[in-house]
Amino acid sequence: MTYTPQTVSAPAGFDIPQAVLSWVAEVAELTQPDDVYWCDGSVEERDRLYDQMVASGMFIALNPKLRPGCYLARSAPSDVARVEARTFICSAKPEDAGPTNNWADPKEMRATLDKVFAGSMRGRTMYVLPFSMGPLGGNISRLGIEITDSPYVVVNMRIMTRIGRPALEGICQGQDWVPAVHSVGYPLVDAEGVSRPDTTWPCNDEKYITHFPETRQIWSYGSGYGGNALLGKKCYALRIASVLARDEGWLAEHMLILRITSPEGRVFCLTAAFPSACGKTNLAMLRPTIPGWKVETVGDDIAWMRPGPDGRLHAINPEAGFFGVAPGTSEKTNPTCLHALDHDTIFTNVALTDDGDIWWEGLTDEPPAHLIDWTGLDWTPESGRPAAHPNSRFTVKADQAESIAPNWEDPAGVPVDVILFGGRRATNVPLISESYSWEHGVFVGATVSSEQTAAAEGAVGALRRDPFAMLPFCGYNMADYWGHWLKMGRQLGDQAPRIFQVNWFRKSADGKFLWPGFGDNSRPIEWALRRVAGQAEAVDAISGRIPATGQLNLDGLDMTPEKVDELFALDPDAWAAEADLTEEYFAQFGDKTPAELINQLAELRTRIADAR
Ligand code: TSX
Ligand code: MN
Repeated sequence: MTYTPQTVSAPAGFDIPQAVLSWVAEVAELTQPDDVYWCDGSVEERDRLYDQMVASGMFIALNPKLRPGCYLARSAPSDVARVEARTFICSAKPEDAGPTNNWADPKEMRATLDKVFAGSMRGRTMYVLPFSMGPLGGNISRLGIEITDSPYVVVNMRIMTRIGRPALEGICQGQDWVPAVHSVGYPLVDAEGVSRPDTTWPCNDEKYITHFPETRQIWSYGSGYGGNALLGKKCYALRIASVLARDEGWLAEHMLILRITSPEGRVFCLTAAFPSACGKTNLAMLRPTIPGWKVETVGDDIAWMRPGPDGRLHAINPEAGFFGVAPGTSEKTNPTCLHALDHDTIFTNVALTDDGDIWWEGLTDEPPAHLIDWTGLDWTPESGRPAAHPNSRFTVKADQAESIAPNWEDPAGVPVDVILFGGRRATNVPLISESYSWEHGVFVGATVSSEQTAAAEGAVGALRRDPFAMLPFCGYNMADYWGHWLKMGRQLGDQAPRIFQVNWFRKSADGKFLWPGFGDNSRPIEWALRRVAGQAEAVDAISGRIPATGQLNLDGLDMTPEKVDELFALDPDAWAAEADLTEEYFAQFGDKTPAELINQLAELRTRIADAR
């Protein structure tokens, strides 16, 4: 098959730029699909793909009485998560990827990709998928085109982004767009013309998730799962967008976005960065336990933030859906999310019940007596293995959450009052503390860590750093990224959001969680917002400013004053040890570590000395 810009079956009625047609033709020439299909994003197209995927066995239609419009996909056991070891930043210079990324020479990677993509779509349809990250309009949203040979990617991208005609119109009007190419790497016909049957989850053992920051391209090969394949999400909205943001003076962050209304009716906006396994989606759908406060969801994973005409930082959610971890989601932990999954949801790698519904660990206290597990095998509570994969997912449109904010699609974004940085810390880090300055806040974000909970992650109790929760998602040198945050602070001046550090996971000496978490997290958040409003008192402490006695709303909680003291205890010796670890950690970035952060470490040590 020979493809040219004239023979890639571009849809009629669009004045598609030559650059787009040439690129589509080039990719088709390289990958040799049977046909090229341009997605319009319609419901008819979606339903056609759903029917096709049910027929091919890639999707199982769930019981329409119990889960209308819902489907289950089971991945290959080798393709269940993002593959960080196979994720590359292909910048011209290795130091522009930095010590926390895998770097590959762009020319060498280009040659490798030419090899693996050659003929990789033989026997398949190549889908051309125009999409917008963020609501169309405004100056924060961005366009892209993903080429993929996976219908699973098309229907998931349809939920997670805004695909189809409006995005293509923007591209025809000359707006910038990011090209993103994806192949599962499982051609159905080989170079000799010999066919083989498809599988229900085609993929390849060899995987490449590659980013070219200078030319703003994404090429992904070998995986059909999540962030490896839905290229608008981590690849574009974080890795490539972080580079665009650096060059253009904005921020692309791994943050949830909340709209919060006080009992007096004042509206606030908060963004928050957490490493994995801290319950970000739960916080994004928080039900406050304190009376009069309303919390609404703008986003659960990514925030794009840009200074607006008012000089304040405005945030949009570049996504249109939630691609969340299923296990642990329940009526107790996140009822809002659970209800969103009642209909029109794609489930991947969860367990199937005998009546055609879904189940995962943590959904109910008692597991069903019989299930089909995520690998397709019979399962009973005695099986001794999880029924759902621990990284099993739901894909659901954001507006199916009853907590969705009325203005969540405002292309101008919401002005940010507060930024939270959180980690999972059993020790040292108090429930909440306020940064002394923007620079101190950047220091807090840069040094965020979680304590290891499983031996598989390294020494239990050891600190794993996840700066700004961006460790696997920053498209350039992490130390330069800190420098960019410092620069943004200088630009925003006294209009900058206030930065707080939180920790929902502190434990007492006997190993019990000190803080009830979940809806009660509205209490420290209330204190943060009252600080912004000038209505709450703080006292200076080692980690930052912590609530003055009586200033944290604990009404209706049966917490002893001793427990509250434990929750905010700051041990100078433990903090001194942590400051030494931070010095070592900064050393790996060499002289790229911004002087402001070295200075913040010195100020922290002064506060520790003063507390002794
Ligand atoms: O998501 C969580 N959040 C944020 C909620 C808005 N989780 C779930 C674990 C992360 C995936 C939490 N787990 C939180 C939390 O604030 N806190 C905890 C720890 C904890 C767990 C159980 C209890 C208290 C604290 N209490 C009882 O089970 C009774
Ligand atoms: Mn995430």
